[in-house]
Amino acid sequence: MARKPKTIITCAVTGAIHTPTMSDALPYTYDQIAEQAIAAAEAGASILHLHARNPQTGAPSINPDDFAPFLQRIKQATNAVVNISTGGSLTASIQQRIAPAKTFSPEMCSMNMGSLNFSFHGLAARYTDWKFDWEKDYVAGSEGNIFRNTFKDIKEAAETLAPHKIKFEHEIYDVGHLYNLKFMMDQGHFKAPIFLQFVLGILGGIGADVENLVFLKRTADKLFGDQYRWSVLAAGAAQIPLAVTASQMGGHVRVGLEDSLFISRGELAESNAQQVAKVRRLVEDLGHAIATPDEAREILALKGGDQVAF
Ligand code: KMH
Ligand code: ZN
Repeated sequence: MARKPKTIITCAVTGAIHTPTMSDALPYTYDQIAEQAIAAAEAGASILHLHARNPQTGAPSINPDDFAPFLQRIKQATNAVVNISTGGSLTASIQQRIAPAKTFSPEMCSMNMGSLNFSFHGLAARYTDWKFDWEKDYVAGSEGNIFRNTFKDIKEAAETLAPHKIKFEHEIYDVGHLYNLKFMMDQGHFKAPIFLQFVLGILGGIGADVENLVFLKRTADKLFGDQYRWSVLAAGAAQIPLAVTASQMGGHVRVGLEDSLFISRGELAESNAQQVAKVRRLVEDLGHAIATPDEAREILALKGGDQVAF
């Protein structure tokens, strides 16, 4: 019998876009982040993309001290690959943003491949009673955000993290970011096989539709040949539909409350694990098998779960 193609599910558990008012399911204490990450891994996620939050206020945090408590619990309870975000703040310097990855030397970390407007201010009008004081200004203020990822920033992050042998999840918000990555690969900053995360549907980046996904994939084929693996993250309502489309095109998928709070149109998800279970069901029904964490390690050529510093 022919082997089924393997699909890697990444779950991005909390992120830095949504705020506690938007969903009671959004984890922000150390225990909540650990518990939801572990449940997502049990539901079929082989990679956990992790941000931290201030456990009292739920505000996004890039302080390594806010990662340590849940990283240890996750490592004890699962074999999942830990991927630490380096994009958890739209105002901090690149050195501050990479501090958690530098401290904990995970198997993977994100690497944002270009500067862009990065806005979710449209969400502010949907809420009147905010749980915490910081939320409204944070969300409304994103209208003025530039997510800065200059060539110099990317080079600095790549050079600082090189000794850690971390595999990067290259976040590609638009087609030009593929050319940025090609340029930096040619300069020797990144080595094949690279892992691309196509990010569709962020205001400031490319829109979430199938034509755009095909265009991104074709451009990656042209630039990187067989030297890359890829996955899709679509923000909001397009999250699961585009993930399933990507899996049928030979890509991997990312879900999680970081990028969508919903389980279907208009219905809030109860948890990260619920989104993982849904995408897993759809991907498997369409003939693919879910990659285990060790299969994900092999597909992406990762250094191994015993090579981390947490
Ligand atoms: N939430 C994604 C759109 C990062 O963590 O470095 C972007 C992201 C970036 O995941
Ligand atoms: Zn992230």
